[in-house]
Amino acid sequence: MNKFKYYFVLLLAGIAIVSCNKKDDDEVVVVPLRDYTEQYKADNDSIIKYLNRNYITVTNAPGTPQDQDVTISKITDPATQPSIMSYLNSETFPKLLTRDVYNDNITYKVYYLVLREGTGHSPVNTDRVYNTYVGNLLNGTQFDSSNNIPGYWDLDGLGDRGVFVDGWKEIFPKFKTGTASAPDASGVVTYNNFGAGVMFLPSGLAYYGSSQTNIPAYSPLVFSFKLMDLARIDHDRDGVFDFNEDVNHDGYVYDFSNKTLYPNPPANLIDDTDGDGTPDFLDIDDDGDGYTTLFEITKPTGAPVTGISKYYPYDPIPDSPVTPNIDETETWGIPAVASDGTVDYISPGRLRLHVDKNHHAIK
Ligand SMILES: [Ca+2]
Ligand SMILES: [Ca+2]
Ligand SMILES: [Ca+2]
Ligand SMILES: [Ca+2]
Repeated sequence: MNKFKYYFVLLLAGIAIVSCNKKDDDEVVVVPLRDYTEQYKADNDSIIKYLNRNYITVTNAPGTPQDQDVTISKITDPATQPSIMSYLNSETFPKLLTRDVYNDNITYKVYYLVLREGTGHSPVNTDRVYNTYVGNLLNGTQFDSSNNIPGYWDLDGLGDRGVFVDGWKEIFPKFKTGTASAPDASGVVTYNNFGAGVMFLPSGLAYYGSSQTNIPAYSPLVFSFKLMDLARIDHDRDGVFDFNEDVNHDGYVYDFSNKTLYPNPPANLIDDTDGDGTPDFLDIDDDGDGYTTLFEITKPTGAPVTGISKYYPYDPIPDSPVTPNIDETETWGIPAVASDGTVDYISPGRLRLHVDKNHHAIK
């Protein structure tokens, strides 16, 4: 994670200060981190070679934990073992695709293989995911595995379950969850139709110059994974989940407010309604009108609203049997207000009151 790198830099600075106080004969040698552009070029070359020299074997066993397991092996018979690279932009699955990722002030092109997209919902890059994974080095060494037991991970990189590998938050949003059975007598849930894939990460989107257990510094990493489920997160606790604060609907919300880490963020990645430098998902007053979003989505007394909750739903949906304590049938969503004062609660794609420019809260 960038946060992690930042701490790492602080750590290096600490070492440098300590070393100044030591005698010359046992001075600690501080190795500066490699140049990101140079390292990415080397990593990308290695990844392309890997994609050309290896093939996949996928287990198709719906309803079992092994479903969509993928084995990656060196090609020994090109006639029967199509390279991973041969799936590049394929019309059918598996598909090898790429995504441009702005990080370390360079743009990485990240390769990822879609075995199956999934049929449910996609996380945004700050949500919590529930997934399995297997991690390999490019030489085939497996450094970690969840052994097909799903676990929760926070893509925002925060907390005990925060993901330190930046690539995860960039690639998981390209996949969807599947379906889950009700727990059986022993509490086991069976997942079907979940998204499954493999991401091929340059070291800059993994641990970069920091070595980890079984991972040398500057290692590109290969993760195969299955996305079972997700949980939505509301980072600014304004009553609107992050995925509903993704104003440009690209599936990602970014905080580029740290100008040292992000000197030149691409403008098309920024979801910041009032343009104050704080993205909507972290801004408690998205439209900068002096009224907090939480106030703006609070149902006013006496308004023509229905339902039991204090706040408007973002988008009204049919009542879901899996959330008996939440009444999703409330037909009045967060309103938009036209210049003539007309209030619109239901049109798809309307600008909600709290993100509308030039409108204040209904009082
Ligand atoms: Ca929010
Ligand atoms: Ca976005
Ligand atoms: Ca803002
Ligand atoms: Ca506001």
